[in-house]
Amino acid sequence: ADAAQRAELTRLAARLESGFGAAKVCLEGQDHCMSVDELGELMAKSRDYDELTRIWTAWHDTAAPQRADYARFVELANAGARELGFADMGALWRSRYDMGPEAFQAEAERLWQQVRPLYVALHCYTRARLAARYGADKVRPGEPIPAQLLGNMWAQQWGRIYDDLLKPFPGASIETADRALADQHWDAVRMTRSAESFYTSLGFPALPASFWERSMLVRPRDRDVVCHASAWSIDSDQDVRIKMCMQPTEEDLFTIYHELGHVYYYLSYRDQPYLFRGGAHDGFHEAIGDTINLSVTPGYLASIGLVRPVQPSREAVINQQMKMALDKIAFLPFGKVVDEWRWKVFAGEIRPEDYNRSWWALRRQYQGIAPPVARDERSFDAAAKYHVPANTPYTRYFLSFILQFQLHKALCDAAGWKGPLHECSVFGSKEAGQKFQAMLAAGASQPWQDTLQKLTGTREMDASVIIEYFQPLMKWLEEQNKGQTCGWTT
Ligand code: X8Z
Ligand code: ZN
Repeated sequence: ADAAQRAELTRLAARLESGFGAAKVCLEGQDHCMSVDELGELMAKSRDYDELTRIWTAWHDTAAPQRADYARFVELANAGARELGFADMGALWRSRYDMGPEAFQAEAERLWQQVRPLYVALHCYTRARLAARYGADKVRPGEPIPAQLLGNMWAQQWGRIYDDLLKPFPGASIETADRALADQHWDAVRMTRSAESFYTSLGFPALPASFWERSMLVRPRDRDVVCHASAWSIDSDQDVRIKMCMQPTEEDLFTIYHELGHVYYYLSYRDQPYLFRGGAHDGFHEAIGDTINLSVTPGYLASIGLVRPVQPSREAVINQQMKMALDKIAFLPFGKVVDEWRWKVFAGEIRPEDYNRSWWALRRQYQGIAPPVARDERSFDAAAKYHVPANTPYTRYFLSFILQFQLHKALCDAAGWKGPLHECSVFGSKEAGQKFQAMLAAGASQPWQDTLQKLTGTREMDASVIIEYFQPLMKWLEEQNKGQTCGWTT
């Protein structure tokens, strides 16, 4: 209620997010200072242990100056949450799931316990492969994996080390689309058109002309921007836009399919009363585009000329499952850990003088990773991840990564698919499209449990579909991991 505090909160929020967007790293031997997406490309491609350590450390060091602003931001955000009757900002976030905050916390924990064995098996295999590449003195058995080796700045998705380090059967089918996207000079518009055409194949409308006029699809040359991909509904009606800095990589192709999921959700629920123009819950919002991505199978990618035609074999199935798992399974503990940390920060259980120690304790516990060099309270590594300075809740992604498999299965059923779930693509299915559109059009007009039931027949988020989906890989991993001590000390 206090105008001065409100102004201060707004100033801090803007400074934190733009601080992230403007941060640059000047590395020796590079002709220009780099932003986080360029550094991410370097990390994805380098296999030099010391170089990876340097890039990782340099980026994480950029977040250190954000600490004081963030601590003050937490105080003010909590004050606002308390005025609204919540215990703190974290409790406010957890209140948006049509159940009590405590019940929701238990739900998230239940889902994590369901998928944990899958993650530990993938971690075990990955650690052994990395030890073979970098040496057992650097990647030690029974210990967390050094965080800079997984092809991603936050070790959140590991697909960028699939091709050369983790592909189970190098001689068999299943490659990434990276080579073809570069060779065929796919630009941002072509990538976006490709995503749009998937949605229209299901019966969704073409994107409005204003989308193409007003979106930012590539990095502008004349100013700093926050490049982290986002989708916007400007007027809660037809003015929908994407802000992103697209590169011709498979990762960015998947991201634009993801972002259009948000856009088609906005467009689908715009006829609802104003307060119902939202996702069934925020995990649904994140899951729409990813559900579509689960239909972007190797067969589909081959049909649009981005990979060679797949030679079907048992080896190809395991390769494909590994590629998917490095995206979908590797992500799960990260999806959980970001708000595990923030909930405790908002609740006052983690104080500013413990920000970094607690961040790494949780990262180690959930993800089984460790920083490449000793970190202390002069650093603020949580703020090196976009969603922390931008104050975007993160549990939505954890939920999405489980929910999207439930939604995918329901769409495949609607499309009349009879084979294994991991081979299903609903591209072109009007039946699947019609059910999906009906779900999107409902927006936030009913409890999410009702929305889920209409599409899938169940009222609960449940990891059994993702577990079933990865059954072939899980069996293969168990074979590979025989004789290894999986897991890590905490
Ligand atoms: O932030 C995103 C989207 C924008 S809503 C690109 N994602 C999370 C991340 O990048 O950390 C999608 C997956 C997880
Ligand atoms: Zn998203």
